[in-house]
Amino acid sequence: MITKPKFMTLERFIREQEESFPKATGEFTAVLFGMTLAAKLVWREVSKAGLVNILGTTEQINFTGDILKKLDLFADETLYKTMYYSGHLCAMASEESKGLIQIPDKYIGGKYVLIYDPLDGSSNIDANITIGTIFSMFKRVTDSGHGTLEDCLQPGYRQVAAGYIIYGTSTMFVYTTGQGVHGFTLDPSVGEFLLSHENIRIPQRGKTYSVNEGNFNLWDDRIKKYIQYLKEINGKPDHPHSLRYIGTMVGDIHRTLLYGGIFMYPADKKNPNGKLRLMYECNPMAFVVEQAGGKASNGFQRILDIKPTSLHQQIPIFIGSPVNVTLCEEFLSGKR
Ligand code: P6P
Repeated sequence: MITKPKFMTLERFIREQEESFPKATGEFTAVLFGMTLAAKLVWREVSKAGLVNILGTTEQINFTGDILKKLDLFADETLYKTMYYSGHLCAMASEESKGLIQIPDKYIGGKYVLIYDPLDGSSNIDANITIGTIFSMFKRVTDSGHGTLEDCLQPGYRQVAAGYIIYGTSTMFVYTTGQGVHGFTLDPSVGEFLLSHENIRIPQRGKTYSVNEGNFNLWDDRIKKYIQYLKEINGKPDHPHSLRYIGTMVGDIHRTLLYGGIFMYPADKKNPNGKLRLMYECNPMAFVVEQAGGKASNGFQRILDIKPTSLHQQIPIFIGSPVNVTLCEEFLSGKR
């Protein structure tokens, strides 16, 4: 009898998942393999950022007006260089680029679209606080040739894969292809991501809420009422709730995925449509959290049902344990 190896590498796990799809051509697997390589290349720079001249900012401002950090640029270039020549992509879109990223004609023809935030939370880089990479994959809807916006602007429920790499106390690759959520921890001594969190399930409820309370006076009254409720000492077992917020969506949601609770970035007077981006951040994280048994909404609608209108569309996001998100929605709808 063949027994499972003491450890399961990410590549082996992906290949075993592929075996359950008899018609699989290996293209999807190849794109995921590319992401694992990109993750290791970014990890290698992130893990020694303090030792080499890669901290700090470049002289560039990205098109959203953010100062481009050196690691932002490195991560963006690394994902592009690792992924474009796979031959399995028809289009790529990066949170750091305004429009679609051109894939050289020679490498065009794939049936997949890859959308990514190369380095989420980059304002935390120089303080050595957790940062991450987020990715989302769709199957193209156009027939052939270079992918178009139509191939990218699909509702989140059509994603074929999504996940994130979290560069924290350890580096983890967490992803879903619709068959649950699985986490792999990088063993630097062998340079392999090893299965450490198989079939992650989010707790049904949690006592942690995660939001930038500095925006309190910019919020709608209903959000204010909800946050005040979380702080009440009312004899209920999970009151008062605890606030945890590191300012990196990947880190705040990874903690929420494992411990339960809710992460939110509501709309406010500064960001009337919300700050976080539907395609690069909210859709992939919503796919992961839903696959772990959680819930993700814009306060009124399931995020994965939202029909995108533009690549950099921003939305409010409330994501985490189903009990917590449902309660939040009740406040937002005025039921509470
Ligand atoms: P604020 C990081 O810049 C980011 O895009 C997310 O990772 C994070 O959740 C959010 O913005 C933090 O925004 O306004 O609280 O600094």
